[in-house]
Amino acid sequence: MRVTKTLPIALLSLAATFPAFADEDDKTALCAEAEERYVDIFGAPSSEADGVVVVTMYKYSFCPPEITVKPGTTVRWVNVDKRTSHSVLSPDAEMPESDRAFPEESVEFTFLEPVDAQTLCGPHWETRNMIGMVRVQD
Ligand SMILES: [Cu+2]
Repeated sequence: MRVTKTLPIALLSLAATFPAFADEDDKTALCAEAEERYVDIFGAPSSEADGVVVVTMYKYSFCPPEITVKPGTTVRWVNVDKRTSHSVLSPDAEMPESDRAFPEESVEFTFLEPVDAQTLCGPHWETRNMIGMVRVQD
């Protein structure tokens, strides 16, 4: 009990102490690695996916961490991890939690209305800060 209560607070204060470490540079390298995994699995870059915008899920991160899309866009979250399963939900966009996506599987959601929607991985958003952002703008 004590451990589960105090760990997120400890992580938060670490991120506050080292704000530069916590995100940008780490995510750029991590997301480049995620894209390599994607190409290995699917044989083409994620930008070439037909009719959808791809966000990869890799090492407890969404890649890219933030995207901006038009209303009506379908986002496909693809798990490029080797072992971990993930899900996606977004209370901001009234998107219920998806089924688990196991490695090489994906889930999709179509954003119809403009919204700034945080996207959460059900099993990992609290413990691993696995949180992304989809901005839907006209
Ligand atoms: Cu996850």
